[in-house]
Amino acid sequence: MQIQAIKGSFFTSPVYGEVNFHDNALIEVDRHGVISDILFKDQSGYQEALAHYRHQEQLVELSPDQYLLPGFIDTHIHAPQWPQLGVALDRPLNEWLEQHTFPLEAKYANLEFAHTVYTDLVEQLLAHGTTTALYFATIHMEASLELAKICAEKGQRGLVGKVVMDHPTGNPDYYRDESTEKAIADTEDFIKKVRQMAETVPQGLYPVITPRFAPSCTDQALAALGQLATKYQCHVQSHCSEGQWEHDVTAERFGKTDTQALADFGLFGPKSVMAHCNFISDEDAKIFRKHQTAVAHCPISNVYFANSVLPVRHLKDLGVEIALGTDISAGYTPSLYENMRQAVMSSRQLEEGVDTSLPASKRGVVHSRIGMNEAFYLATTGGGEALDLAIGQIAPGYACDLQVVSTSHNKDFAVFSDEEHILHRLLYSTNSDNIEAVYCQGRLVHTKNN
Ligand code: XAN
Repeated sequence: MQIQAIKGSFFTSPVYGEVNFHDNALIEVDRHGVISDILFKDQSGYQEALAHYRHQEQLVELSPDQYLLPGFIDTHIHAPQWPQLGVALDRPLNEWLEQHTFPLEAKYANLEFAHTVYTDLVEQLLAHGTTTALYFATIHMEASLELAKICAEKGQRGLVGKVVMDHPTGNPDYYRDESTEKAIADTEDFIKKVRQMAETVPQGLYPVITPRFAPSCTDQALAALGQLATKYQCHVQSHCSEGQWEHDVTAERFGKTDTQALADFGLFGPKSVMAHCNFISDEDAKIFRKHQTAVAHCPISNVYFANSVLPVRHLKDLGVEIALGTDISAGYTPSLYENMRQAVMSSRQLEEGVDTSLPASKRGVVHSRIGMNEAFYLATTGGGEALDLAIGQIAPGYACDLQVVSTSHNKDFAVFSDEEHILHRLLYSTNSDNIEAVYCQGRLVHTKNN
């Protein structure tokens, strides 16, 4: 069942760093689940419209201690890694991949296992307010299709990638594509199958071309995937300059940065999202901007495996699109709230510096401090821009993706009259227990007690 109108106070961030608040607005939704109009409290026609929807029994009304936020957009998450949250995060990335992650991902040859894990993950993401997710699945066709099917059924907007790992020495023998030719052919087949499945999915379902990262793919595969991206005008995702190790490996192999290499293979475009990018240069940033390719910033994961902090503000100043990702399971939580907090904290430490052996004046070197307004933008509008979809804002023309957040657990909430303080309190204190309902494309996809 799709809602037609919802009345409540909401926050939205159409511009980086700015947040708009509207008190008890009436949001009208068309039959496709898109916001058709928003009537503000003092506007003419507001009372009449309210009376109309109430009379028709078609109005969802929030209580005074509830607020609406846009549904969040997770632009980097490895669905198969859900069962190992928090495991071996003290190991280096390549060791974590080889000893823990690849053996786990190999298990998705078993469709039943995939079904159980993916069902739980999609439900959990919805419970945390995430209405859209850009997923890495595994190399397995059936299990990747199963993830797409579960997103479709649960009402989440899924962008799903069947992963390509064809390099004969860059991957373990037990977990890699049978051959380069098959990996390419399977990707094309996957695109067609997901597009067919998507025809009946109101919230949208999208195939994503997914070379895992340069070290796990041959040049032949990377070039062919770039051609498929152009042929099908498809989303693309990969990892890029995550840590020093990956950065060095690709520099040695290609004689250029992985930004330059991936762009030269045709994998950069307006629907491409590259995870991490902590080590990109200003020259690389220009390539991102030129292609309107986005960075998926994964601040929690970066603490563990990147050993670095993304200079968010510096890259924004250079015109790079940035969104937010949980990077499960290099990130230990499905919550973009927690990632927003970490994004703010990491940016402060990068800017102000933490090396107390240096004089204070010499500590901070990078212009990178962001606040909660900016982090909120990254989790919402930034995600919509990264994916080139009309999502992430509460505004006419955008998909009606909403989360209803309760403040009833915070008895002191009433002391705030400043709207920005209310938002920040909300973003710092909300967990899934406080998310009472979630709507995607105007449909109820989660309630707290279901
Ligand atoms: N590079 C990666 N980085 C990460 O954080 N998680 C992964 O699964 C992965 N694969 C390549």
